[in-house]
Amino acid sequence: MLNLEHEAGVWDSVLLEPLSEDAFVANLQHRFKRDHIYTYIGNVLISVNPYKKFALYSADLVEAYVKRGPFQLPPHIYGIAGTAYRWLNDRNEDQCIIVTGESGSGKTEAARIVLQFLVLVSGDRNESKIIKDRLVQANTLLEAFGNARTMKNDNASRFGKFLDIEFNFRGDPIGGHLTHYFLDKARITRLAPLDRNFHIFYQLLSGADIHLLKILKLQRNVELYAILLTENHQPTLSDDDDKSLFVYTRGALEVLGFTDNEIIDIFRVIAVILKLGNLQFVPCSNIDGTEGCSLTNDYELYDVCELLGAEPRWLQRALITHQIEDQIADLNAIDAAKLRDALCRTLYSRLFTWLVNRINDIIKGKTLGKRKELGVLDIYGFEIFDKNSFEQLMINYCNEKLQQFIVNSTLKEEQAEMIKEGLEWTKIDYFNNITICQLLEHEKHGVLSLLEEPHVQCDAAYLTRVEQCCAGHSHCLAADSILPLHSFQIRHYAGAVTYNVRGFVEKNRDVLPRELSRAMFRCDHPLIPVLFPEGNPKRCNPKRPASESFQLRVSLESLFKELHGRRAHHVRCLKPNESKRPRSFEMALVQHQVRYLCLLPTVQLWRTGYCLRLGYVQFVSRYKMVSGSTWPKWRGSPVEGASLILRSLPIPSAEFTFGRTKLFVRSPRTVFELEDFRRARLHDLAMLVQRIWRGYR
Ligand code: AOV
Ligand code: MG
Repeated sequence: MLNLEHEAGVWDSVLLEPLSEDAFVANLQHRFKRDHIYTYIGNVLISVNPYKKFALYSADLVEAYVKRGPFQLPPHIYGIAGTAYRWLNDRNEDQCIIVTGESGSGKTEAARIVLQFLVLVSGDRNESKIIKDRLVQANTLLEAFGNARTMKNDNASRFGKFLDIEFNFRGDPIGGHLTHYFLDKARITRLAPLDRNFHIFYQLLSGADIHLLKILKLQRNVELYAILLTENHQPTLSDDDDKSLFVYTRGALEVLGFTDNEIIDIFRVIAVILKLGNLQFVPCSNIDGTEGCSLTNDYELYDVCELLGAEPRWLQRALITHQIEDQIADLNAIDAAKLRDALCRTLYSRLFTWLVNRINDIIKGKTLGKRKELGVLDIYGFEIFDKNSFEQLMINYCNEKLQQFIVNSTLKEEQAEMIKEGLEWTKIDYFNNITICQLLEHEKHGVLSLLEEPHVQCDAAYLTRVEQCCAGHSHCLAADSILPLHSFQIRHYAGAVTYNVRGFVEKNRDVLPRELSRAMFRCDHPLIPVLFPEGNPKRCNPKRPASESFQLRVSLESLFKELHGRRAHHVRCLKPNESKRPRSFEMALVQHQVRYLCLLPTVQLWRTGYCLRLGYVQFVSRYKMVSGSTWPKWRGSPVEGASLILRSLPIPSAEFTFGRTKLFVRSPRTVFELEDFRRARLHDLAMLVQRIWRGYR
């Protein structure tokens, strides 16, 4: 039976006795009901979204966690952030905090709390204060432009982000770098019922004063803009706080150093997208009998052109005709509307990338010299909607890769090391999602690779290839009568998702016709030509840009390579219910997440495993000062040195195991005790040196 005598349940699931999935989830529930949303599995933090605010975060608590070390206090995200920060400084190693969990489970909040923690604990010397302000404001700004309400989450991240903060030798932030991954720009022109477009549109319409609205040629009513209507033509509503959030967004732009003119230019692009989305085309017949189209609301086009600094004739021509080799042909009304939508999406995503690049210039460290980095990874969570498209495939692919990284760097590599080091070991079973990653990425026949095939020019051809190449795979269902038309299904690690292939090929290729890029490049607007460099007629033979899925694959590859070289700290977020309600904990829903996140194998690993392993040489060089006899110089073998150090400490010998090349430490508490001994000894030595120094003077 689960022992929950203690009011707060069990802090660290490793100590659950006996251990079972039911007991694990029951403990989380017990703690959740008492407002203890955090629980450890060794040094992994589980966080259950409370969907309510309470006094869990404060400067006093930050101080307590910094002073006392994480495992002497109840589980908390401050404990994880504090450990990462301490190890960054004490061990001089780059760190990363990886936050995972499904959509709406609390990743972005967790990442925000980590950032607040780092701001509070680190110093304000020299440029650090400015850098910290900018990092916080960058977060606010990107949330306005990159987050939106979905069925799953009112503030869903629609892009993945890795924020790397650089610290100097004192532990003060001196710079940062942001990497972003695949923006869900499809929502610019297509909104599922109950979804909203990116927050910035609503913030601008409710928060801009009359003067700004006039400059932007906008009116406050959300219903006036086609891109703010859902696909069943319902208006999406402004939230009460859109207006106040606009103040923060604008403030963030100012703190980041954007000039007033630049701010207006950014909002002009937003206004252009709103108005461009309103352009309506109707079919018409040309003299030669071919079908063309004409614009019904020229006045919107004139506004767009005024905002863009474009010549209406050029833009109109670029929107309703296309060039095939040297021939110009008219587009029909449907294709013209598609082109209009593609332009809206491209404008937005390029504005977003431009903002990220500008932010990177602004937060870039200016100080030369050695620096250490602490990165926080917060991507979009796994998504299953009623209708899933290319965007969900990209998002779920990211999650699949992240899960693979976690499985590899925790469960798989840990077990391999136990065997290599000759330790006694009980094998732990878990689901390794490598097979799903291979299904997606296989060089020739992967679901993503097939999108790149030259003869795959339309969605039907793509689906045929998926059916030919992947239908036999145990995690793929294709060409099956139980599937809806035009779709295939992937059994992801977190659940089966049916994808409708409509729009896949175009979304992946994501290129605008040259005439449209040229029209954009010719605009008399400070930003627009910069966003469309390929429209420059002087650029010879511009290379075809890499497809969306290819870009994502490349950027994830480099992300995981980077993360591999770092000490990783994990926060695994759980969603307690689907309806965003406080105090509601649905056992089955949590159990499902616990299962696919491989949390139980993680507990098992910790129960039999070790939280720290260090080569003997490193161990002796780090901890020799805690033992009088190995200090200042140790001349014997490193293994003997390590055993001498350990004998001099009041730590039970069961806490340590000697492997072939490394020493293994069982519990995190012991690691922190070791660190405390070391710190105390260094402090004593510093005092001694000071006394001697004073004596000399
Ligand atoms: P996500 O990042 O994991 O989803 P968020 O961090 O946006 O999820 O959390 C969703 C909502 O849950 C927030 O807007 C808060 O209202 C609430 N919430 C989350 N964590 C906490 C907390 N620690 N305390 C109080 N409320 C919280 V997604 O971005 O959709 O994958 O793509
Ligand atoms: Mg998020």
